[in-house]
Amino acid sequence: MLTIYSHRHHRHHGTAELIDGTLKPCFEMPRRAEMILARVRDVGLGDVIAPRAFGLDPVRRVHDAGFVAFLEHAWADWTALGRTNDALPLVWPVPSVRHDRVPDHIDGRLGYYSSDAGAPITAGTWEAVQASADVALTGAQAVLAGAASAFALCRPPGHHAAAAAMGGYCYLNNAATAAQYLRDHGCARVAVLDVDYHHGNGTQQIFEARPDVCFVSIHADPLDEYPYFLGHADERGTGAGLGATCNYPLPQGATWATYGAALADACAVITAFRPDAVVISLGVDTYEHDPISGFRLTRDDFPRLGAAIATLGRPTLFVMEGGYAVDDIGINAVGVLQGFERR
Ligand code: SS9
Ligand code: ZN
Repeated sequence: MLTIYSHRHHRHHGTAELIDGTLKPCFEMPRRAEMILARVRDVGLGDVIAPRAFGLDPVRRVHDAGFVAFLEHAWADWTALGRTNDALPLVWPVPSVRHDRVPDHIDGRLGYYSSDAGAPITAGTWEAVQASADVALTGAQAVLAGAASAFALCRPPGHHAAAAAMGGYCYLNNAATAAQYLRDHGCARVAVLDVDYHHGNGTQQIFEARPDVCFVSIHADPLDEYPYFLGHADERGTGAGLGATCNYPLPQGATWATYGAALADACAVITAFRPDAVVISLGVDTYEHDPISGFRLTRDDFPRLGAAIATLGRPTLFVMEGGYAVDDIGINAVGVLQGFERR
């Protein structure tokens, strides 16, 4: 399997995140992608190539133009005030206030264009974010050119990013950008299967009204896990997209017995959708030793996950999302890809 990787992810390196009421070093760190790349090379998964530059047009197919411009200029706007720490939001437009005026001040803009304080902007964030989108798009292009599968080793991740909001370590939605690119270049129907421990709220919001892109997610029940406000089983899509969104919220502590059953059901839903291509939002924070998560998948379960995805029998783009047990992230992420290929 071809891997697409950009060293430019190193340019994004947040200092601290607010968790449990205190500031801790960011769980989402450059070593995550380094460990995955090392494992790709160790097992000889296949060639590793750099992305090509697609520019922002394919990104704006799923993201608001004002939001993209905000991301591009946020660091300059922040440092213009003499600030040198990571840029983080502090105030948000809750439902009862106005959303029709975009603030000028960077503090207002940070809140306007975010869902939480989990996505710090640093000097190199925009460069890394753009490269991450290019990695996903290059993977989509490989699949369009006939590859049975490709691995977009994206960092930072993307599935919590909505059309006009960053959040949860995510800035641009790489999986959604790739899915839309597939739609725009010959695939009439695309399925996104999100197996990250956290619900892919950004991806769901981007596609929920669409009948041509189905979104299926298996994740921790939002009643007691981030992102809290989306991912319930009764969310099935809106308008013309009704029926093309499908959620499997699972209880804390879920093992393969529970997970595998939900996955088999999810695969049946995707098969019934008859997609021309499948995009996998590949998070491995379902791992038993993940430091911020509560499922209990083992190292041996990840190849099983890949084998189940292979039964779909469709051209498949894997897009890297979460996974914070950094020492084992390479074994687990590449384990999925090996399980997919071995089947
Ligand atoms: C954990 C706080 C979670 C955001 C997690 C984003 C995961 C992206 N108690 N903070 S895959
Ligand atoms: Zn996650």
